[in-house]
Amino acid sequence: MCGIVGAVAQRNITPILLEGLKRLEYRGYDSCGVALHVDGALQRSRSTSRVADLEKQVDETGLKGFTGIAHTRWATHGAPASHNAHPHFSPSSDNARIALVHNGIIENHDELRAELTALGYVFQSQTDTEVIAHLVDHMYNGDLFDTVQQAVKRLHGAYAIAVFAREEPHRVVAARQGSPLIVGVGQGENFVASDAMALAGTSDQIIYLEEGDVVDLQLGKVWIVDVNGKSVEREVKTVHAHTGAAELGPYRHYMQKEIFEQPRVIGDTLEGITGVMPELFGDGAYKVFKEIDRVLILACGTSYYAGSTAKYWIESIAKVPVNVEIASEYRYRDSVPDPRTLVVTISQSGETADTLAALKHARALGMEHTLTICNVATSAMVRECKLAYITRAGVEVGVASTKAFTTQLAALFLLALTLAQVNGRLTDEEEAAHLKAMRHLPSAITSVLALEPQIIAWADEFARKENALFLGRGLHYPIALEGALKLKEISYIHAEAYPAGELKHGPLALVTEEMPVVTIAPNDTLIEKLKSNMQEVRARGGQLFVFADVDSRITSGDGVHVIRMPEHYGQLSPILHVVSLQLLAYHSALARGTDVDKPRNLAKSVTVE
Ligand code: HGA
Repeated sequence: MCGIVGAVAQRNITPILLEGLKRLEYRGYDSCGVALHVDGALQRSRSTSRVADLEKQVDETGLKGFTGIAHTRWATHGAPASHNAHPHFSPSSDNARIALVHNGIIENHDELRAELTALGYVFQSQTDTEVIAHLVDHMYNGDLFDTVQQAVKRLHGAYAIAVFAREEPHRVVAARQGSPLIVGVGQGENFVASDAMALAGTSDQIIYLEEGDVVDLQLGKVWIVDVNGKSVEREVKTVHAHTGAAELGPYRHYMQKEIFEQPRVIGDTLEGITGVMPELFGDGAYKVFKEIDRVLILACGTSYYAGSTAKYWIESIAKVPVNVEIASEYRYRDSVPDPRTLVVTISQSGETADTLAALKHARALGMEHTLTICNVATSAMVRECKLAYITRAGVEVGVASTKAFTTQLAALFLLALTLAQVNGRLTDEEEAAHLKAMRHLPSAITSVLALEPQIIAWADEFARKENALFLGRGLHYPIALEGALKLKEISYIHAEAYPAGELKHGPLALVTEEMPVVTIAPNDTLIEKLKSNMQEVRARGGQLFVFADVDSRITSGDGVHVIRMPEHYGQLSPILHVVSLQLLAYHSALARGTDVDKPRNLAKSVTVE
């Protein structure tokens, strides 16, 4: 969250900074801003609208420069207002000596604010970031690189910062601790950004800064010191980052496009898999899988629901016990570590702060067998884990995850099969049958997508509601949770999901004629139990909206609306059912007129805790 770009060059860098911000806008869109060194002074432009608006502003004012920084914000401290937008200046807007942008949270900001206020600094914003700008200004000794190294020692919490000073027109200094930051090395010019995608087309020579690094960027020089202030060489990697600038094509939103891409990206994720092989998860995977006798899955949000689905698969197919934990809880609770655990992290971006911290916590507890299911091969998560399975969802632009989720599920199903095989629990016939079903997934999903017109009819009704319940059982309970999350995220309709058997233990009290109850009804061993739960809802007047397998024997009637799923799909059924729930959320949001790709208060790639 929050995107940073910075540059020091011998040409006008405004277009590079703005292009970088556009590509980083997924990380936050509460406000954005750019600051440049112009004729011996610091100038900035900020907007509480989108980067396109900032670009117009910059065009109008003709803001140009060779050295500068830019930022797109997801607010943590202080409202999404223009005075809180980065870059922040110090000591004041009219007399700026220091300009600074920040991604992260400074936990001791209150204490520093009091100290700096006592020194005469007047704060213009409610952000924790402004304290860093004033701190750097206060400590400034004529050498920005040295000053920043001293200043960051006073910060508690997480930060990626980029800063420049009026007195040093050809220098940008950056530092990171707990938030991502990369350097793009150029010819006689250098760059810094939150991720390599921001610099695609400008520099593909990328250095991934490590925790505690401080970097000095000058025209012909990149100098890095580590957390101990020691000069270090970091590897420069050639990274062909995606620009993320995918065309919308015939779609109205990226989310819709990404929902419809699922047949292809699941095919891509499983491409070339001719058999279940531990090596698909990386070198040495066989040995690791042999040495473990339990699995701990750490994730947040939608990825957590992918992990929750995987628990059902891994326990039933591989008979390996699985715990799934919300990363932000796990990292702070006392747990009982077991070194014979496979720690699996799931993250679309591979930069999710809570998941990364939970992974480090697990390792600190002595659990060294780590695997990540991740969509970004160059991410911190992939670098930090011993094993990895890279999903091939491609760049996901919509903030509400869709194709990343289903590709995670495909990878996790493969993990379940692999653990079963390593444990001698997968016969050749079973392997062949599962692989056949997986290969058929793209065409099965295509059939679900064809249900869109029926789902649109339901969505028109949903759009008028303020609450909804989602029910599922077994394997489909996490899918109900994901369906409710999707609806909340983009349509702002309050939605909750329950395992259907839990209704009578409380939530049934909410059911009236006004309550739509979405029910996932695959024809599995729990179907008769589920039908009883549906009766309980009907008896209270609740309106049932049922996604039923073709052979579930549930028919439309009074207060019961049924959409028939095209096929009965056994254990892979969650991957099909979630697609219909994505469409329901998308079309409900569309009918309510919300900003589907950039829902309020949210951002992609959650790099703060
Ligand atoms: N705390 C700063 C930066 C926010 C951030 O990094 N969000 O992801 C602010 O609120 O401006």
